[in-house]
This record gives sequence, structure tokens and C-alpha cells, in this order.
Amino acid sequence: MYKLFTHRDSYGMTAELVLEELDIEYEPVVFNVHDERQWPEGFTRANPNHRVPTLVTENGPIYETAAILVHLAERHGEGRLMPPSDDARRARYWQWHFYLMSTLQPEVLIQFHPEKYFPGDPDAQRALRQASSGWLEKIWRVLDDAIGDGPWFLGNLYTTCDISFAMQALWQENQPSDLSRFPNARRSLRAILDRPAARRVLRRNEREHLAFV
Ligand SMILES: N[C@@H](CCC(=O)N[C@@H](CS)C(=O)NCC(=O)O)C(=O)O
Repeated sequence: MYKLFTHRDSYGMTAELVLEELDIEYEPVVFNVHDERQWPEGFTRANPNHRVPTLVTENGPIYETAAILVHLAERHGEGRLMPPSDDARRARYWQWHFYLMSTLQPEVLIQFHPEKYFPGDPDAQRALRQASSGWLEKIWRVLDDAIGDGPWFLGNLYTTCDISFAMQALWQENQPSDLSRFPNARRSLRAILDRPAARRVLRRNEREHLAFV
């Protein structure tokens, strides 16, 4: 059985959602990742970055959210959550996965933890967050246009890209100030948060109210 190292209301929810969508049995190990004293047995060995999510598999640990999502979809999806390897949509699947992690995620991390970049300098932290908000708006515009009438990034195929986006977009800190200007992204976010699997994850993470964006 998989073991998932996770922190409440964090990127761990993204891995949880894929595990739930695919009905995979797993043991969540929930702890405060920001407090070294609470790191559970095996965590530092499993991930030298000391971050969550970290998934322990029968073949060793996997970290990096996108790697975990793709691994689970490939191994257990049976055609769900990712296009088959000979499908023309496969290139776009990778494109959005990489974009969401290499372009959206840095801004998400800045919104939540500017102190990692400017420790002890609140003014610089505020300025960084503000500059990053501008980037976030631009990124949301790209994502909203990409989803279009979708309803998903890959048309009618719901994939781990949609999950990766929704689970980074659900926190208000990462949303543009006026969500109504991004109707496609908002519709996709709402549809995902309304799924039974997402409701279970939000409930477990005490974030049920986020289902009503
Ligand atoms: N690139 C990583 C980032 C994960 C990440 O930053 N997770 C946060 C929780 S949302 C974390 O573990 N933070 C602890 C830390 O950075 O010390 C991924 O996508 O898995």
C-alpha cells in the first residue's frame, strides 16, 4: 500500500485527489512539514528537500507533485486522467504539466512563503508578493484561454493537468482579484471541487468552504 507524507491544506491535496479519483488505497501520514521536530520516521530519507507530497511506493519514494500524479495515472489510470501514449493530445498533456509546475508553482510558493526569499525583511517580502501577483494574472490569462470551452485542458478528457491547476488555484492567495474575468478557469475549478473525490479531500483537509469559489 502507498504511504503519502502530507501536510494539511498543502500541495499534498493534489496527490490525495489523484489517489481518491483512482480509488487507490493509501495511508496518509499528516504532520506539520514546517516543524522539523514533527517530521515522521522515514520522511527525511524519502525526500531530501523535506517537502510534501512525498509518496512511498513499493519501489521507493517519489517526490515532486507532478511526478507523483503522472506515476499514479500511468500505473493505475487504465485510460483515465492521462491520454494514451499514442494519442495526439499527449504533447499538450506534458506541456501543461510542465507549465503548471515550472511557471505557475513558483508564484504560488512566493505568495505563501515570501520569507524564504527575503528572511527578516517584511518590506521586500511585500514587494515580492505584489510583483508576483502581476505574474499570476498573466499566467491565469494563459490558462483561462487554454481551457477555453474545454471543459478541460485537453477538451473532453479530464486529466491530472486539470487537477494540478485546480489544487493550486483553490487558494485565494493565488487567484486574480477578479475571478469573473477568468470564466473558463473558474468553471473548471468549480467542477473539480464539486467532484465527490475532491469533496472528500477538502473535508479531510478542513477546507470544505473552498468548494464554493
Ligand atoms: N516542487 C514541489 C513543491 C512542494 C512544496 O513546496 N510543498 C510545501 C507544502 S505546500 C512544503 O512541503 N513546504 C515545506 C518547505 O518548503 O519547507 C512539488 O511540487 O511537490
